[in-house]
Amino acid sequence: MPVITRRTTIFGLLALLAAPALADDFPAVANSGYDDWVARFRARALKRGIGAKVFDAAFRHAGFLPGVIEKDRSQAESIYGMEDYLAITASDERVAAGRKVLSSKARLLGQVEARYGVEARVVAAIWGVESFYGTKRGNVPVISALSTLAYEGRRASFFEGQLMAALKILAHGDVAPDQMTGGWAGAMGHTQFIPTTYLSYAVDFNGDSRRDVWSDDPGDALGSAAHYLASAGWVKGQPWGVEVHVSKAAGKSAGKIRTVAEWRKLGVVLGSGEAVPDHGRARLVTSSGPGFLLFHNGLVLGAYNASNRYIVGVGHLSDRIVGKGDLAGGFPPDSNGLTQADRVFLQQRLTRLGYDPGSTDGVFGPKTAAAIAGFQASKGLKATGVASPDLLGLLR
Ligand SMILES: [Ca+2]
Repeated sequence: MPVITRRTTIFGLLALLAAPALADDFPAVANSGYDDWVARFRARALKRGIGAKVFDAAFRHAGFLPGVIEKDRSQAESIYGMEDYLAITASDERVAAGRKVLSSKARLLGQVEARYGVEARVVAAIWGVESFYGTKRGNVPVISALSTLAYEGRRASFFEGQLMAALKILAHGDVAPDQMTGGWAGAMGHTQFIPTTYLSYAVDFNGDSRRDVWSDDPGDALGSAAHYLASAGWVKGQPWGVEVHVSKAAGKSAGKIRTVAEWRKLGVVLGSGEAVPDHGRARLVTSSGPGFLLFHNGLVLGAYNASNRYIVGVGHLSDRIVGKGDLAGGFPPDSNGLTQADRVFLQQRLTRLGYDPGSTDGVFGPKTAAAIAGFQASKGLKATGVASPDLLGLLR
């Protein structure tokens, strides 16, 4: 298996789940420190073989995006737990849309599967999680975003490397500078490739001589994602993983990789209670609710994004879009005493009463808090914005 540069990636994880990153939300502002940095970076880029013409065209309309820095600083506070993460990545809406693309893009996904040996449902699930099947590709200018992060971000050298890779993509002529757009951290197109991943794995699947992961035609992007997984060692016909019930003894080995025989000996069984099928060595992932065993292909998905939640999210979505049911194991009530069903009900009821909780997937964010506070105020209660079983009772 070739060594894959891991896309380590809290930022990826969050960029995917949020609303699409829109250029309007990230206006450029004048910044002389940034301008000086670009001038110095230009010398470094030219030394590394980037042509002056390519560089100047790339930066002609580029600028400092303070909104990107804000995102970079606030991301750590908003990491979802497994339950919320799965509620978002494998929501009924995303499952339904996934079933639709499996049929509407059957030909393309079939061709991708035939060439790279990665099942259509898996490629579709990556597409679904990364950009909601191409509908949330993001239109933040990549050169501006990456140069801002390279100038002032928390991981300046990482982003300077990404910026250099982005310039190489422009030099190759696959895309024009104003069309090179993406999420706020520079993840691009249907499958949100960062520039270094693009340089290593993007392919021209539709045969028009350009590797275009940005356009409405998802062919190149989906072919590229499958090529990436195939290069990381994907084995066709093998499952990514399974939901399991984790015994106390096994829970101590969370994160470890063992044989299925060893996991069985530790008392790990399928969510349904049956014996775990043997697909080789597997990593145990635990959560506040169900556990998961990640087989070889699950670990391969980790090349795309190393987070266990990402792997389980893509895997679970890929199962659900071909008709497998929801998880067998539930999650315990949250710190406010509400289950996910309670939270969904609460958001639905608030919506019906004219409030805007932001979503009805049971995942609470600032909008749900504001909606709760509004409802509390309307009842003459203290507007804490925090849910409780009592509040739920008032809404029933
Ligand atoms: Ca192409």
